[in-house]
Amino acid sequence: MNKHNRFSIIKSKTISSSTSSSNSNSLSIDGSTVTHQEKSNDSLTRLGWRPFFAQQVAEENITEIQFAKVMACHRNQFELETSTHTLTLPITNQMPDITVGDWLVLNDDHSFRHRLERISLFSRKAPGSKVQTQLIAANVDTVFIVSSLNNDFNLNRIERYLTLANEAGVTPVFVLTKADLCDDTRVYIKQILGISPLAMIETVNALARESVQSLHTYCSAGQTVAVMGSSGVGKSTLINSLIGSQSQLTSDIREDDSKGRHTTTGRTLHQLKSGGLLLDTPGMRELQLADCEQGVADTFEEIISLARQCRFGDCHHQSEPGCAVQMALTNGELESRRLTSYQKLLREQALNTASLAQKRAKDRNRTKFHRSVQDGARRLKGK
Ligand SMILES: Nc1nc2c(ncn2[C@@H]2O[C@H](COP(=O)(O)OP(=O)(O)O)[C@@H](O)[C@H]2O)c(=O)[nH]1
Ligand SMILES: [Mg+2]
Ligand SMILES: [Zn+2]
Repeated sequence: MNKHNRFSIIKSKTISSSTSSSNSNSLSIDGSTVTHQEKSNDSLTRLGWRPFFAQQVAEENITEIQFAKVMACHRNQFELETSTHTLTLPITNQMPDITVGDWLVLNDDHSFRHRLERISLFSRKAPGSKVQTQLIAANVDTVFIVSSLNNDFNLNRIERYLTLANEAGVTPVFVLTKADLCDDTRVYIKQILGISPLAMIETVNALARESVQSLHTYCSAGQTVAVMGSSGVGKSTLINSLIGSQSQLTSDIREDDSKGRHTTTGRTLHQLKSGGLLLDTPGMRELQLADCEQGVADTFEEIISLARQCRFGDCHHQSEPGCAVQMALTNGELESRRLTSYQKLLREQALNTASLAQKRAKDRNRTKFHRSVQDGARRLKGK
């Protein structure tokens, strides 16, 4: 077996005679001791396992394989959770793209076998000048789009997150924080309903555990919730309150996060006592959209339907005669901020999609060229 495919058990959750030996070569991250817990099928369900994944392995010999959820992505390794173990899996370049929330199939010896198809996938263009898609999270059910109820509240930004959620096919919930510092939350709620009439909106004081109770509804067993929003809106505070209010009832989810070992590494799934999984997504300072045309269309439904009524099929909604979008602007049915935001996101995702496609084509050509050079060299050697 490839050395790099070896796993290390961090802690075993089963009571078995061999548990003590598994600790000898363990890569203990938090130094925590073995947690004793009954092995149960329930634990896979709690991690979000469902028929969609089971169907994909129907042909496989279940006795030879194990299923593992990617709980965290570090620079060189993944943190995995199976129904019985917590373990790490070193990242190799033979693996397909894998992100937090993914389900993996492992061999009996815990080496990587393959990755299962996803229910949903969040991705963006990698930040900076890198022409690359960056995966954010897979198999998410709900996204908390977090904004604070103050001067930072920004509809354009909210529409950006909403586009990402719509593209991924994930249910958005608008979580408005710092309600304790806000005199009139209705002003903000009205603005969100203005862009998304059926929106689910929760106003909270993220610092207070009682105040975030309503959010537990979305975090029931087997449900995965991603928390997104700009820096400073209260995502970490919210997550701490959600985890904290759980750990008051029980003490067994304490270790994972209290030592700050996740703080620099980015995306981590936190297990709540309620059975839900909560995904922290720090480092989203720059959220550039790519491959999001459908997401944009879903986010700006009313503009899409207005555009269908324009006289010309290729109307740019500028000064064309018979433009239903311009008409809606004139009679106040559509605000110009909304149209500008739509056009900006549509243009941005188109540009990024194009440059990503160009990059992929270039990479393909380079690989082809590389192969042909290698083939040529081999032929020469053979002569
Ligand atoms: N008063 C009040 N302060 C909050 C609330 N949510 C977050 N904060 C504060 O806002 C600051 C930024 O919060 P943080 O969770 O670090 O934001 P993040 O960057 O989104 O993770 C911290 O000082 C928090 O204490 C809230 O609902 N009410
Ligand atoms: Mg934070
Ligand atoms: Zn038009």
